Order: sequence, then C-alpha cells, then structure tokens
Amino acid sequence: MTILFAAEGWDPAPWIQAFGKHSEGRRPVKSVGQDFDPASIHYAAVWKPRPGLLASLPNLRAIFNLGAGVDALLADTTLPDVPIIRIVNPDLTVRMTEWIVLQALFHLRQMPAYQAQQARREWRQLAQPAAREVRVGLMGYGVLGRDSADVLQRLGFNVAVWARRPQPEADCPVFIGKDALPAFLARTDMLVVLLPLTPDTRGILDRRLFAGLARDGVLGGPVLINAGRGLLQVEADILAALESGLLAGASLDVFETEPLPVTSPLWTHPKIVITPHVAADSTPEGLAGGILADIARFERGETLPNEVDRRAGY
Ligand code: NDP
Ligand code: OXD
Repeated sequence: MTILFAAEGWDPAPWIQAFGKHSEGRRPVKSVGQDFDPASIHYAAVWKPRPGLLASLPNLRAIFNLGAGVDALLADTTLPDVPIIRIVNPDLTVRMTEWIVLQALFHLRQMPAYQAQQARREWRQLAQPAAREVRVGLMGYGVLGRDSADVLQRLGFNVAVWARRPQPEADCPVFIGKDALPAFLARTDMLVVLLPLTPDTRGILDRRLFAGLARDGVLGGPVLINAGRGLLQVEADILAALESGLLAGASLDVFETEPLPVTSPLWTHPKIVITPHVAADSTPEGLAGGILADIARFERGETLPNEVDRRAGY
C-alpha cells in the first residue's frame, strides 16, 4: 500500500521523512523521479501533479491534495474516479487566520499611511477607528473562513459572511448566494476573501463588485483582502478601483499569474500589500500524520470528512 508523493517544485525529502516518522517506517513512500512500479501505488499525496500522472496509476484508491484548494488538481481532465481528500489541518487553519488578522489590523491601524509617513520622517497622528466600527464582509465561510471570522469577532470587528448554502451554526449575519450579494457588499467596509476557485467564483472580484461595497465606512473607503485564489480577482479592475477611490487599499496573497510577474504594476502600488502566496503553508510535519490517519480510516471502511465534491469544485 505505497504512497506516491508528487508535488512539483517541492523537495520530497522532508515529506518522505515525515511519512516515515509518522508511520514508524510501515508505509512505503515513493516520489516522482524515483523508480517505482505504477501498479504498486495505492495512494497519492499531491500538489499540482503533472496532468495524466494520476491516471497512469492503475491501483490508485485515493488522492490527498496537499493544500486546501483543489482547483489546480481538478483542472486535470484525466483524473481517475477515486476519492479526493483535501487538507484540513489546524496548523494550516491557524496560519491563515494569522495572515487575515494581520492584514485586517494593518488596515484598521492605518499602517500603509504610517509607512508612507515614516519614509518622509513625518510625525502625524491619524484618526483611530475602533474595530467594532468596521464592517468586515467575509466571502467563504468554510474551514478557514470560520476560524478567521471567529478571531476577527473576538477582536471586535463587526463580521458578516457570504456563502453558497445556509450556515445554521454561524453566530454572525449570513448572506447566501448571488441574490444576497448586493446586500452583503452594501454593509462591507473590509472585504475578506477565502473562497475557492470554481467556475462560479472565477473573476468575481471585479469592478462591478467593488462598486457595490459600502462607501460610508470609517476606513475612508473599502479595503480588499484576498487569500483565496488569484483568479478570483481581476487585477486591472483592482488597480482602476484604487485609482478611482472605489477601493482604499488591498492586501493580496494570490495573483492571476504566480509568481507575480516583475512587470506587474501591483508590485509598486502604494496602497497594495503583497505577499507571495504564503498566507497558509503546508508543512510535512503539520500534514503527514493527518494523511496517514485518514488512510488508516479509509482502510477501515470509514468515510473521510474532507472529501472534495467534484461537481461543486471544492
Ligand atoms: P472550504 O471548502 O472549507 O470553504 C469554502 C467556502 O466558500 C464555503 O463556505 C463555501 O460555501 C464558499 N463558497 C464556495 N463557492 C461559493 C459560491 N459560488 N458562492 C458563495 N460561497 C461559495 O475551503 P477552505 O476554507 O478550506 O479554503 C478556502 C480557500 O482558501 C481554498 O479553496 C484555497 O483556494 C484558499 N487557500 C489559500 C491559501 C493561501 O495560502 N493563500 C492556503 C489555503 C487555502 P458553503 O459553505 O455554502 O459550501
Ligand atoms: C492551498 C494553498 O490551497 O496553499 O492550501 O493555496
């Protein structure tokens, strides 16, 4: 019951070591590039594997995606019909919440303006709105969104969420589906995006959406924080919105093209904070034990909680 590790551009050594450690050497692991018999592979732990690779494994039983987002994996039209399990892990969730909270506080506490003042050696105290005065609108209330919403609420932010289906457990206002989007946007000063990339969400962060955001907030204009996927956003529209004042600032971890090309005007825009798709990393130590535990459950015939719904695309 061998695992194949296939993650383009990642060093396989720490992953093989982590799988070895957590299975006490009982679960053989091969990586792409090593010699292996395709028929010996029963599980694959992958990140953006070469299209066609998984279809070439005749005895594959399940695919473990080494990230929370499965858009790149589902783009492989030859994927075999076996369960796809995506990463849901406290380690990754906490890292994402750290990044979201960091960006929310950065904009709340006017850090872009203070950084510009520092560069000019200018001592000027700006207005300091309270978190409770800021209406956060969180698009995507899944594993990551729920944790971010929880911590933002504890910091005092006035949080509402937008999702596809009803969220009976939510302890904040919930807006469901396209029909509710205008009302959700109209009460949003800080738009936090933790959506997956699907045919329904591609390009959703565009000029029309920005025009629907609240214009009467305490931040001097709406702020966009996107850690979902780059293809959710139309970057030309973000730049135009920042120029016209439709947006007052943005924090972006994900981009239409990654790595972000050196020629992109986003790099030097004074109102944009850029990080290179690092909001929440997958580490071997953080993930290998969970994958092995899932494989054990799968082999006992139990259903796995984080199976991807291929039709919904996430
Ligand atoms: P989940 O699948 O748990 O949650 C997705 C959420 O998005 C759900 O609330 C879902 O609604 C909502 N959603 C999906 N489609 C729509 C739609 N058409 N309209 C409204 N809401 C929609 O995902 P996670 O929280 O685990 O992860 C979210 C995304 O974060 C990943 O897909 C990935 O792209 C990104 N990510 C980015 C990382 C980074 O480092 N930048 C790291 C990890 C993840 P419902 O609840 O109704 O199903
Ligand atoms: C993920 C990512 O989906 O790293 O986990 O973006």
